[in-house]
Amino acid sequence: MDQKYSEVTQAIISGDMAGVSDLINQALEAGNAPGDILNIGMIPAMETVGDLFEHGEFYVPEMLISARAMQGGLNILRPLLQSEGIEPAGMVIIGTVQGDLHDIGKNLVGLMLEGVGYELTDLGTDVSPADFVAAIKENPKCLVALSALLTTTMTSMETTIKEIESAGLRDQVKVIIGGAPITRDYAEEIGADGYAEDASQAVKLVKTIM
Ligand code: B1M
Repeated sequence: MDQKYSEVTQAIISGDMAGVSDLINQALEAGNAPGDILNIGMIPAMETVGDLFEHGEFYVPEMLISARAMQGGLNILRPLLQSEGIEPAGMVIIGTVQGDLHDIGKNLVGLMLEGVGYELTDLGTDVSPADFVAAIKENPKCLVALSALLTTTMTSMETTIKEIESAGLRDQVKVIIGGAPITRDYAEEIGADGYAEDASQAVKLVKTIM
């Protein structure tokens, strides 16, 4: 692996935000593709942080500091991963479901969708079913994308779909779900219209469904 990518990985793990920015800028100047910096250098860092947390070597504050360094890096790559001047291909309402504060994956999915021309309404994290319903009422021709990172919050996806049904909106919108604990089987079980494993799969899925 290119030394630069592993340096980016290490800087994110240690939460060195300034270092992450410098290394990403250097990698870009050296001609490395933004997508490679993201996929080879950055995403594996969060996997390692998760492992360190699981093994009791990292606690929530360290996880948070690494996540901030990751977000800082994403902010640099954001404009480069998005193409400009594309006609909106449709509207996507995205959010992390109720009880869940993880947003890096959700932001990546959103960024990739914007990059291929979808208009995005990002409701943020810890989004209640009622807030999803309210947003759908404002944008009835949208696709709804739900993200969850915790086994304890993935059940909020089912609650959200049920609330969309109760509001009489289920026939109008497609709902897709994703996030680390989510599986295709779970998506089928709760009546979602689709599941994507990662951000690029999410783009393909949205294109197919819309
Ligand atoms: Co938390 N956390 N966390 N955390 N955290 C995990 C998820 C965990 C797996 C760590 C571990 O134990 N190994 C674990 C969950 C265990 C479980 O549920 N089984 C965990 C835990 C336990 C917790 C707390 C409960 C810890 C505590 O307080 N004791 C707590 C919960 C807070 C809450 O949400 N209520 C907590 C808090 C946090 C921080 C706030 C410190 C921070 C989040 C900061 C932020 O997001 N702004 C954090 C972090 C950073 C992580 C890890 C380390 C990294 C997550 C991440 O950003 N990954 C994570 C461990 C891990 O994932 N290995 C962990 C990188 C990101 C690019 O991947 O989000 O998976 P991901 O997104 C991917 C795909 O999943 C997919 O595409 C993305 C890009 O390819 N995807 C979609 C995501 N959404 C999609 C939607 C789609 C389609 C695809 O369509 C709609």
